[in-house]
Amino acid sequence: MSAVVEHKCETPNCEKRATLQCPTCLKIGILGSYFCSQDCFKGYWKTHKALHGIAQGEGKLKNKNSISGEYNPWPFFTFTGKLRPFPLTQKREVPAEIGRPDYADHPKGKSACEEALRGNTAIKVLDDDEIEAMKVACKLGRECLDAGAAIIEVGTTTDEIDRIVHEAAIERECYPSPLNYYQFPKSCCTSVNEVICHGIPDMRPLEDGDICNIDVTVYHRGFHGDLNETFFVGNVSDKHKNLVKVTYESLCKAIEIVRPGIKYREIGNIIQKHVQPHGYSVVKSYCGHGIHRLFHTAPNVPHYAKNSAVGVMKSGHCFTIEPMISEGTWRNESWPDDWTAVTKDGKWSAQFEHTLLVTDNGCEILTKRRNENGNPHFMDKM
Ligand code: EYF
Ligand code: CO
Ligand code: CO
Repeated sequence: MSAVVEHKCETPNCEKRATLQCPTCLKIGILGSYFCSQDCFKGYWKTHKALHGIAQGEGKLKNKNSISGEYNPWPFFTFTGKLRPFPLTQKREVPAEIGRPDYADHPKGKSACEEALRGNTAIKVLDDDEIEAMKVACKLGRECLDAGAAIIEVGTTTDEIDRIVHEAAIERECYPSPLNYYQFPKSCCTSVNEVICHGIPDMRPLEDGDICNIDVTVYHRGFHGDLNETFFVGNVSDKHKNLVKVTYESLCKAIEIVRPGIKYREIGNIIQKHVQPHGYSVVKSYCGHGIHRLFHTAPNVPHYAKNSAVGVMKSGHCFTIEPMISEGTWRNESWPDDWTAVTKDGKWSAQFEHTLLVTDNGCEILTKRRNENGNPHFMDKM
């Protein structure tokens, strides 16, 4: 959850409390960039002004050396890996005529409908109209993810991906579900390299060899559709390509067992059995979830083996499977923004997610890619 944050001066090694904001940043909507004094602002100007270039160049930075990696809002925090936060842009607006979930205007981003059912393990069986509405929401969510995918390349900022996803959602009469959900500040999650999930889109330009997950959920006419894919940026090492491939395979294998009568706790056994022989681990802190009129509800769907998830699949259930698979440890921690979940050892992590509908003889993948073979985007670059 976000808290009231005290800012530190952006100048490297100046650890003073900072309240001054650059006037150009304020004008063009860059948040999180603070200085303690005019002297520090002027002294760091040459490096700092590169941020304005990124923001005004439609989210592209072709010369990555023109920005210092030294922006650090949390000087006392020890990062687990090489990734660092970059400034955020301002909150994006959603036109008033688009239907909004209950948390969109709550000051703390709380969902009263979700909280009323917290602890309830009963799983809703959707009727025909509700199933039709889920199909539409998931198809639109897929289109928004594909719009984000189309601009992934070296130099694109994750903030630019967020802008494209946000605009794609609005064009389709959708509210981007993450926006203000428990005060999450952006319209999608972008999780790069050692980030497991819930990365906040920011001004960092993607670099050659990165892996980047885009997680999109949209809310359309009262229903949520949720999916994510991990993408290759430029030339990715064989080691990291394999992590992404095995993660996707684990999702496919889990989907294969979905049908009425199967226990939700079986899914974790299938996923861990597939990834463990490769030396990979399954993240335990974040799970798949029921989804329909609520973004997160019963069932809870762990991705690790020998879990004690409650519930048995029935025709008409809708839920996500979204395994997060790490190269090293399964343990996670959060950045001081209290959102960004990273691996404890700084090794990389990948994820894929689909929203599924349980049918009489199996399941329908509501968020499937609608190309000739349904394969995710990374396969085009294997
Ligand atoms: C309460 C959030 C809340 N949570 C889940 C809120 O299911 C999701 N993706 O597949 C998912 C997406 C988002 C999300 C976006 C924002 N949140 C994040 C982290 C902690 C937290 O505590
Ligand atoms: Co998601
Ligand atoms: Co989800």
